[in-house]
Amino acid sequence: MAIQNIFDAVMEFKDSEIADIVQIEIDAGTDISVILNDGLIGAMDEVGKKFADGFLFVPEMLMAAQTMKAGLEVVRPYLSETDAKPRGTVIIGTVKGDLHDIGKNLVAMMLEGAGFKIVDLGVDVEPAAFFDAAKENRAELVAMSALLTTTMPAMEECVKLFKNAGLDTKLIIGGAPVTQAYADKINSDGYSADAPGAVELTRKLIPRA
Ligand code: B1M
Repeated sequence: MAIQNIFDAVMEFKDSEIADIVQIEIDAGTDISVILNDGLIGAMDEVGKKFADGFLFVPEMLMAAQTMKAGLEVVRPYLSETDAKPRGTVIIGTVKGDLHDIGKNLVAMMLEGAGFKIVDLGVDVEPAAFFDAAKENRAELVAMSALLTTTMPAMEECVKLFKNAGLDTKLIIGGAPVTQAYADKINSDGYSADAPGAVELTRKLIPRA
């Protein structure tokens, strides 16, 4: 029932109340993955459906996103592994032309929690910016997020840039419209459908020294 409160808070854009509502649920001992999947992410999926059906518009999507972000901040400390040691550097960002950052932020938080150093380039990131940041930070892996079908080609541009330069930096992709088939097509090193999967993939691609 209390998970429903989190879901409703996002749907009703209660950005100043969501932190308390999420904290109450954490204190009640509810699993963090349930809070994320059934509460926060579930509500954003519903917002997306209502937008697609013409019942909600961009300003409402933005307010829901703001509420979701405030809820995520409460969850952040609980995503950390207590015994995590630095395991490598990951450059992360949402690709050129795309302003969606909630999924990307969640992936970044979980990777950070798993002990990776994160360099977050934010949203609307040009392929060259991923490339420069990877070289500058000697990153082992670049993680790209896209939420729009129209921005997915920027992932391919980025993969080509790295492969043509002969860099062995691993490149992984994700985001709602992205698929394993697309990852294979553009020759990226991996794809994950969700944030926990992105952590698992990164662990595989950057094994502990
Ligand atoms: Co936009 N939007 N939006 N939006 N928005 C979607 C994506 C959409 C599906 C809505 C819909 O029509 N049903 C649709 C895209 C259609 C398409 O191309 N397939 C859409 C559209 C059309 C648009 C605009 C074009 C609307 C307009 O202006 N007419 C516009 C584009 C702006 C731009 O980017 N240039 C736009 C704008 C916005 C807002 C700014 C208002 C806002 C974003 C605010 C923000 O992010 N700060 C927004 C929102 C909130 C959404 C929805 C409702 C929610 C997205 C979200 O945060 N979900 C979304 C509908 C939906 O997805 N159901 C929608 C929660 C988040 C946790 O999930 O990001 O998918 P997600 O992340 C998941 C996985 O995908 C994965 O892990 C996460 C879960 O663990 N993942 C990765 C993500 N990145 C990963 C990277 C990885 C691995 C996994 O490895 C590297």
